[in-house]
Formats: sequence, C-alpha cells, structure tokens
Amino acid sequence: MLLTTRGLSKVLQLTLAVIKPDAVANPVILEALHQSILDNKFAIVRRKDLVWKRQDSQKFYAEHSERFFYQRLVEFMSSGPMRAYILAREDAIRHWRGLMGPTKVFQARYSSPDCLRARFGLTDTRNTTHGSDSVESAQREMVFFFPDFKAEDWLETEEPAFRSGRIRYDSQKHVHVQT
Ligand code: 3AN
Repeated sequence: MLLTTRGLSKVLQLTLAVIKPDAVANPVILEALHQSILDNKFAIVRRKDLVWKRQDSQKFYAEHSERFFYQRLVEFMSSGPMRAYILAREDAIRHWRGLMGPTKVFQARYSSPDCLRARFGLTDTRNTTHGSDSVESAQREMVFFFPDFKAEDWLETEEPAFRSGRIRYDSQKHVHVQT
C-alpha cells in the first residue's frame, strides 16, 4: 500500500506510540487500533510487542512519582503485554495525540467521542494508548523502547523514501518498508 504523502515537502516527524495492556488484552481492540494507525496515514517504522518489569514502568513514569495515581499506573503498565510503535507522519506527535484524545476517558467520551481513548478506554489509568508529547520526549521514549533505533540515521537514510511515498506496507512484519 502506498501512502498518500507524495509531493509533501516537510520532513516527516517520528513519535512513540504505545498500546497499553488493557487494549492488548483484547484482540479485537488491538486490531482496531492497528487499523486506525494505518487509516490515519501513519507509516509504521518499527513495531514491537513487550512486557515491562515493574522497574521499567517506574523509570518511564518517574516524572509522575509524586502523583496520586503513580502506583496504580506503575502496576498497570507492568501487568501484561504492550505493543510499541515508532510512527512517522507529518506532525506525527500532534496527530497521534489528537487521535488518542484526552487523558481522562470519561472526559474524552464527552468532548471527543471518536477518539481512541473514548472508544476503547476503561478508566483514567487504563486509557488504551500512550503518545509522546514533544520532540524531546519522543526522542527519549523511542530510545527507551527501541534502544537500537537511531532516529538521526533513519531521518537521513529512510525518511526521503517515506516522505515521497516510495514505501509499502509489509503485512507479514506489520511495518512499512521502502519499495
Ligand atoms: P497523557 O498520557 O495523556 O500524556 P499524562 O502524561 O499526564 O497523560 O499521564 C500519564 C498516564 O498516567 C496517563 N496516560 C494515564 O494512564 C495516567 N493518568 C494520568 N492522569 C491520571 C488520573 N487523573 N488518574 C489516573 N491515571 C492517570
């Protein structure tokens, strides 16, 4: 499948997207989320299924360690399998966060009923997806989940092909590759 990115001149942006344990536990929801990524013209640069240890969860969410929901969040995020993606798109960070919707599921259902968290979220903690909120956090989070991925190298060697649409979706590997 070719993406409709032909003719775009702006360099593609990378972001880290995670499908959280509540959604991975439900195969129908997991597939719907994966399809939403494709339908919304993100290119899938990397994909990985993984399970966090408690320490991974604590480290990733260290900035929230003083918040009332921290323990709950740490336990939930290390409670079962997750799926992580590196996604590429023009303004990928903003688009993925827009597709996810507000953090709080009930607020999401009220204000943005079509967003992923409104459609699939269970609670404010078990809210289906994660997405980087800035270029800096995307860089940090991509390294956290994909230590071998070098964003600078990707931007230099692969981004031009992705931007000009010279890619196809590999349905065996579930990522986009250059044609
Ligand atoms: P977001 O994921 O929308 O960027 P953050 O970074 O404020 O939101 O929070 C990180 C995660 O902490 C959320 N995705 C959610 O799982 C959990 N969380 C945030 N706020 C609450 C809350 N008020 N009650 C329970 N869990 C929360």
